[in-house]
Formats: sequence, C-alpha cells, structure tokens
Amino acid sequence: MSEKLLVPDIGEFEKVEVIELLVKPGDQINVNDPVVTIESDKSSVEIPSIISGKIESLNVKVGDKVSKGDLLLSIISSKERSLGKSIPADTESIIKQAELVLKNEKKQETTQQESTKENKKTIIQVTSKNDIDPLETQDWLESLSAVVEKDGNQRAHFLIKELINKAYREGANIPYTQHTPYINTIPPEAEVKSNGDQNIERRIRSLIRWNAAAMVVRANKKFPELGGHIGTFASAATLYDVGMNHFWRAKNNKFGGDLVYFQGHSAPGVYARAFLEGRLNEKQLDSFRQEVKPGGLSSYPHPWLMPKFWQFPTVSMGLGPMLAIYQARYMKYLINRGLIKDEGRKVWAFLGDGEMDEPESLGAIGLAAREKLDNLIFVVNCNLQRLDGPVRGNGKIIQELEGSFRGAGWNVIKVIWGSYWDSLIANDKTGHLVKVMNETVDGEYQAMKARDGTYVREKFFGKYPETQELVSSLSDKDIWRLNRGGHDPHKVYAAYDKASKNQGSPTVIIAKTIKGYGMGKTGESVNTTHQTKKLDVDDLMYYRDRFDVPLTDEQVKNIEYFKPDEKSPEIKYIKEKRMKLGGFLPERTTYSKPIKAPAKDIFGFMKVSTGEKEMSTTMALVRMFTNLLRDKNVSPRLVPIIPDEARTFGMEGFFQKIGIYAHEGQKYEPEDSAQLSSYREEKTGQVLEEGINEAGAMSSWIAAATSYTNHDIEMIPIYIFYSMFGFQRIGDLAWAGGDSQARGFLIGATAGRTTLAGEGLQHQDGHSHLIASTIPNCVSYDPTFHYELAVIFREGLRRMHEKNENIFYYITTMNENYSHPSIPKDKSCEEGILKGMYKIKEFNKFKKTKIQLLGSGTILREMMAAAEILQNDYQIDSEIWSVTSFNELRKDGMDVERYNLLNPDKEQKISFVEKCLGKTEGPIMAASDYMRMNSDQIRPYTNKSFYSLGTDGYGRSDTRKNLRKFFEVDKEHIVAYGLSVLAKEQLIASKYAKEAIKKYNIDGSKPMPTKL
Ligand SMILES: Cc1ncc(C[n+]2csc(CCOP(=O)(O)OP(=O)(O)O)c2C)c(N)n1
Ligand SMILES: [Mg+2]
Repeated sequence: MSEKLLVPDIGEFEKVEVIELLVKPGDQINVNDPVVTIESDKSSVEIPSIISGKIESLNVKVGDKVSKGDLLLSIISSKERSLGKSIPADTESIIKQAELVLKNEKKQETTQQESTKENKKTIIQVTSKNDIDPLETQDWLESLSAVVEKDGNQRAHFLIKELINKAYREGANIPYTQHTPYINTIPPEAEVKSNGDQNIERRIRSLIRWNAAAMVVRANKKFPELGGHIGTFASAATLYDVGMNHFWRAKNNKFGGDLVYFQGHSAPGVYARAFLEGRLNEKQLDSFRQEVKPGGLSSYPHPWLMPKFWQFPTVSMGLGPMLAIYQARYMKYLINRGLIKDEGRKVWAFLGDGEMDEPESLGAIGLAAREKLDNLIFVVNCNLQRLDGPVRGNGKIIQELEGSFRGAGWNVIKVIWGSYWDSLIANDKTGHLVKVMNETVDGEYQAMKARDGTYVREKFFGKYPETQELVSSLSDKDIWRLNRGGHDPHKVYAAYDKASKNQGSPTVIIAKTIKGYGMGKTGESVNTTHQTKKLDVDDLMYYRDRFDVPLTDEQVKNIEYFKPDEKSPEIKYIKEKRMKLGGFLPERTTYSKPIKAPAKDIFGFMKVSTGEKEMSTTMALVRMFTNLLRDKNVSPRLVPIIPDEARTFGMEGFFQKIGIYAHEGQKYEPEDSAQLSSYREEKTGQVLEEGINEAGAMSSWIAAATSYTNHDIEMIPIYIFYSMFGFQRIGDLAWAGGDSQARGFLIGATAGRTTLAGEGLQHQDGHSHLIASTIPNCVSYDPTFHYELAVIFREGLRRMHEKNENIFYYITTMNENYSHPSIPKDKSCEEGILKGMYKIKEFNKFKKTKIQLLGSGTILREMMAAAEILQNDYQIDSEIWSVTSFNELRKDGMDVERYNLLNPDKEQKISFVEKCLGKTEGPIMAASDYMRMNSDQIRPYTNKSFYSLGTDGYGRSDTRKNLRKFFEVDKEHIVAYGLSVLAKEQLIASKYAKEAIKKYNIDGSKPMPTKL
C-alpha cells in the first residue's frame, strides 16, 4: 500500500531548503534510513524515513523549501509503520539496568553485612563538655553498642538514620556530618590481608627508596642545576609498592591494562623500580633529567620525551585528577558503545594533598560520582605538606577532602593510622584518644614528625590524663614507632582491596604519610622537604640505616646504587609479581589499527561553488560531518565533543542522528520529543555533551585522542568550542594533550575578533592561532572557504588517523555567512592550501603598479573586495593570496632558514613564502582577523617589503562593519593603507593615499585600537 512521508516537526524553522536527496524512486529503504538533507541558515539535518518499503515517487528536489507537513515522498510500504520517531528511551534496557543495579545493591548489602558480622568490637565513645546528662548519654551509647554487637553495623546505621529522620520531623537541629572521626575507615577486623611476603616486600621497597634518592643526589652532585625531588616519593613509596606488587594489571594481548596516573614528582621512584625490574640500567638512572642526549630519563612523566614508558603527563598540578576522571568516563563510553570489552579495568590516580587545592583537582569529582565511575580510584597522598609548608597548618586536609568527596558522592576510605595504633585505639575506652586525634591540627602533626617520641608524648598524648595513661607503658621509642597509615603496607593493601571491589561509585583513598619519610633531620617532615635534593653523608648513612640498605659506608659515600643479583629472592619476587599481573608498568604501547581515510569524493560537494547560497564555515563543517557519518570506516570512530554549544554551531541534528552519550540511557521523555532534532540521550550515544565545562571537554578530547595507545583503538575526537574559550581557557590541558601525543581535531568556532560581532570583549578571539602556534605538534589553519576546509580536514584525517602522525589539528571556523566559490582549477592549489598559502585571484589589467595582498579567514574577503576597488578606482593591479595558515608558513620558514644557516656552502633552499611571492611584483600587505603578530610571523621569510594589518586590542560588541573599521581591517582601510604602502615604496604619489584616507573618513588622530 502506498504511504506518504511528510516533513516532520523541525522546531521553529519554516521553509527550509532541501540540499540533498539521499534516495531515488525504486530504492528499497528501511525505517530510520535518511531520505533527504534539509538546511536552515544555521544547521543541516537529515530526515529519516518512518516507513520501510520501495520508493514510489519523490515530491521534492534540491533547492525546494519545505515546512512541517509537506509531502516528501511516497512509499509502497512493505511492513507496518513505525510509531513515528523511535521511542526515545529504550524501556527494556532501562529495566535491565535497574535490575542490575538492584542486584549490585543487594550484593553490596550482603558483603557489607558480612563485614559487619566480623566487625563486632566497634567502640562508640563521645566526650563533650556540653553534656548536661552524661548518664543518659551513656545509656544511649550502650544501647547503640548493643545493637552493633547483636545485629551489626547495618542495623545500627538504619536506626541512626531513623532517629535522624524522626528528629528532623520533630524540628530538632540535625547535626551536620561532613566527616567521620579522624580514624581509619576500615576497622582492623574488616581488613583484608595481603598474601605477599612482607619481609621481602620491605627489602624491595627499601632498595627502591634508596635508588630513587641516589639518582637525584647523584645527578645534583654532577650538575647542581638539574634539581629533582626526594621527599615526594619517600612519602609515597608504600602506596606505589602495594599497587605494583598486588593490584595494577599491565596491558598485554589478553587484557587492556589498568591505567595509572603517577604523581609527577614521584618519577624517581618509578624509575628506581624499573631499574630493579631490569627495564632501566644504571647509565640511564645516571642520565636522570639529562634528556637532550637520547636515552635520558625525563624529569617528570612526559610521554613526548619517553614515548615507550610514560603514558600520562601529570606534573602540572591538577591536570592528573581531571584527566583521570575523564579517562575513566571515556573508558565507560567505549564499553557502552560496544567498542571495547568490559574487562573491569581501573584508572588509578595518585595526587598530592597540596595539589588538591587546584580548582581542576576537585572540579570534576561531581561528574565522577554522577557517572558512577567505579572504575576510578584516587589515592591522595596526604603528607600534610606542599612546597612552602603545611597544606592546612590550622586545619586538617584529610577531613576537608573527606567532606568534599563524601559530599560529591564518592566512596571515601581514610587510611590515617598504621597497625601500631590499632591496640591503642581499641583501648581508648573513654574516647579521649580519638578526641585528641580530632583536635590536633595538621601543623602540629607535621611538627611532631620533625621531632621525636618525647615530644609526641608531651604534645599529643599529654593533652589529657586519659591519653597520657594510655601510653604510660610505651617507651619514647615505641611512641615514635607509631606509624601513619600510608606507610603501613597492611593498611594500604586493605584499602586498595576494598577500593577495587567497590561498585557504583568512584573511590578516593586518603592516606596519611610523612613527607620525606626516612630522610632524617634535614629532610623529614620539615618545611623545606620538598626541595631537598642533596643529602650529606650523615643523612645518607641515616637513610641507609633507616631502611637497612645493604651498603658499606664507602658505598654510601659514593652514593652507589644497589641492585641485588638477578637470582636473588628480591629480584625474582619483584618480577614474579609483575608477571602475575601481566607485565610491567608504566609502559606505553599501541596496537591500534589505522582508520582508512574516506574517499576523496565524500568531500566533493565542498569543492563546488555554493552559488547564491550563503553559509558560514561552521555550517560547512557540520555539512561535512554529516557526510562523514555516512562513511562506514570513519563514522563509528568520530567522537563529537561539545560544551553546551551544539545549537550555537548548528549541530543539534546530531542529537537524533547519533545520540548523546548517557550511561543511564534516557529516563525521561524529552520536552521536544516530537521534533526531528529532539534531545536524545542514549547509552550508546556518540556525542559527548559536556555541559558548560571546557576543561572537562578538553579532558574528554585528550582521552579520546590518546585512545590509540590507552585502549588500542584509533578514534577521531572533534571538540568544537567558542574559539576564545579554547586555548586561552584550557591552554595547559592543550599542552598536556601535545605531550600525550594526542591525535584529533580542535575546532575553534565563532572565531575572529571582528567576525563574532555582537558578543564583545570576552568572546572575540584575535589570538587563538598564536597560542596554538606555541604547541609544537599542533597544526593550525584559518580557512575562508568550504573547499579549503575540506582539503585541510581530509589531510588531517589522513595524517593523524591513517598515517598515525602524532600531531593534532586546530581549525578555526566562523559564523559569517557568505557564498563560497569552487576550488580553483590550478593543480597546485591543494598543496598550497595545506602548506599555508595559494594564489586565489589576480588583477592584472593595468600592468603598471602591483601589490601582493595576503588575507586569511573572513578578512581574505575584505582583501578581495579591496583589490577590486584598487583596480577599478586607482588602476592598481594585485595578486591575492589566501593564507590558510601563517603558523604553517612560519614553521616552513624556520626550517628553511635553519638549513641555509647550517649549510652556507650548499645551494640555499627557498621558503614556501618566498616560492610563492619571490618572483612577484610589488610590496606585500597581509591581514587576518587576528593580531598583527599572526601575519608578521612570515615577515622574515621573504625579501620583499612587508606590512601587516590585524586586530590588536580588546574586542567590543558592534556590527562586523563597524568592528572592521575600528580595527582597520575593512576593505576601505585596506585600500587606504595599500595606497600608503605603495607611496612609501615610491611606486605611486602619496596624494592618492591621502585622498583615500579622506574619502573613507579615516581619522588619522584616532589612537591605536590597543589603547582604546
Ligand atoms: C600547576 C602547578 N603549579 C605549581 C607547581 C609547582 N609545584 C610542584 S610540586 C608542588 C608542591 C606539591 O605538593 P603536594 O601536591 O602536596 O605534593 P607532595 O607533597 O606529595 O610532593 C608545587 C607547588 C606545579 N608543578 N604545577
Ligand atoms: Mg603534600
């Protein structure tokens, strides 16, 4: 039976142009197959069929304007009609997920109950001066203890919750519980024990500690300027060792591997372990921080410098935590999209407590909880110190972090006290010990560890008679031995075990340690620990003795490394443990397959003129994506990333077409569900809609752009943002992206200081290309026309994703609508587009005076208009060059110049700029919608006179015309300045320039825009 397919609800748009027919009469189509593409002045979108069958007739043609309800085509239907658009929420999968969550919750409940059964000796003691009836308090507490004893923690928890609810309903003021007492989260009875050989592990750890310190001291003895850190790793050694021996699984041919973000300043410890594992040799350790000669060990984790070793750059504080969160989220994205298997891989991130002050460190923890990232574990090493002094001298960083993470919905595990404290805490019947623990601030805790047992007895235990009594039988030495949780392998193991098994939320382990642990008087727990990189002989002896390193005094004086024999139990143990966990860590490898670049003709439509039709390059880009989504190789690999700006860029069509990634699917019917571009969230959704979060979006981009190494699958991330909120906002992340050898596209949309007209000073970008140029492996372009964009984008796909070059692309697109010409016939045009410039037009009528006009982005069009005026009104000929990338031209220029200087006796090479312009006539005038420095970049690479125009100064809102006049990059200024340039070069009389300045009302007394 014949059925009719009508234009569906397309939102507020009417009379939208049909730009593409994707089917023809006689075609057999299925439900959801796209049939036509329509395009408004902002966005293009495909209309899918809601009927399957054979197409009988098409009722529209390209160029027709259609509105909701118009007839598109008739179909002889084969099956029953679908219920309009596909149902937004996949009910069945939601039920399945809900069942799974319930199952998990049940499982969690039973494991929690089991653990409480073992954990019967919980003491609940409160001491408060404000207690008006201590006996009554005691009654309540005993009742609670009885409940814990008889029915377990879970029951106690339930009763407390009920009491709180009741109190709330009765109007009582509910106590605010941001944190738990200052004790370990896991009680000793519930600790899972390690099956490792503790003695051997301690010996190994001691050797790693020694070698790590030795490499820093040796390097600085040779070259004091090299620097390095001992204190960070000294405090974190146990945290790393337990993970390395028991938890972190390496990547191999059977398993994708856990991903570990090592804290930047602990790099020496990671090298020292690799040394014992036989992965690095003594010579390499001796080249720590001497990276210029190949083979040196990088100061910090830098994949760019050690591409087979480091995976994640972390040393710029705050980036590690943020990147790790988005890495864990991206891992779930790949799993949910069916692109990788769910193997229970984890992302571990090691962070400093000082580092947690960075806004980026805590900025994304809400997302981690919301997305239920139970594949993510943070370990915050709370040595209570940062660089200058204590992190929270007057407060408690552990409690503060607990509050933040608990509030955000994380599973928090505090590892504060080591095993030596267990019996003291168990005997703390009056609760005074926990009270002192709660009351003591970090500044005091730090100071105590810089002193000795006598001091601790007096200052800490001496606070109350009850606590004094508690340690009366301990010697000062015993008191000094009371260890911190982060240095106790048992406590750390139990925490890691619990964290690894946690379901439904991310975990943070907050571990208390001592900065410079074992470094003695000069380096342990003192404010200067962070920068201690030299240890004198006494300190070294102390360090050796402290950790029983089997070195003679002589060897210590020589700061020798120590590596036991290959057949020693230590080396055998360390290797065995790693082999059991699948291999060594960290290690950077890639086994991903390249993606075949799409056929050239996929971009064919962008090489022909748009005729009368005007569009922006942003819209051309969206059109290009729509086409790319039809390429079966490329389509599934695209990861569009948008920080709440899809509609700004006309990309809302993607919501329906490929869906927005949402780990829970869509639990609601969207408000706009009847519309073609309705907001569709889906578990398998492809778009990463990041909300107003450029740093998060960039972190997602880095995760996807390094997918080829971390997940062995090549992906094509395309992050589209307001160009002003790109590099300027997330510059450090972009730098880390470069270091990570990211491959993907960054699209700076709404670019150009005068092109994004009305938005004003904070929005108008006149320098993002300059910032992009600071990143060595970033390739950037500022195209004007759709064919330039197509050529650039295709080459990007080829270079990065087919040829696997470790570069990334930054392309600016604009929101100014204009018509686009066909690609010039000249064969060398494509090469020019990619190298950075090509001749787009020539005016050669008068053959008297000539000027070379270089323009890029939208300002190229001002140049073209100016050239016409120069020709018609002033009889000046010109050649117009479209400069797609001043940055790329500069790179070529630098290369050529360097070659020439190094080879004075050889035939001198010619820069691409000079190849283009060398034999042309007349001076050069260049302009872009960016600061003059943008075009000035190529000034040294040509011998001709060179003048720049640009948009130096703060932007401001106004019309494009007024802005271009203000910044002096409109066609009138180009004409006037062009004439002036020719006069200065003595090619014409100066009166012409003067006349033009007058004619165009150019106010010569107006200050430089930079001063306005
Ligand atoms: C963004 C950034 N700012 C400043 C620094 C300089 N810096 C290096 S380490 C450090 C102190 C780190 O303290 P913490 O995070 O507590 O680490 P740990 O105590 O474990 O060494 C500082 C300020 C940096 N690396 N990155
Ligand atoms: Mg610290």
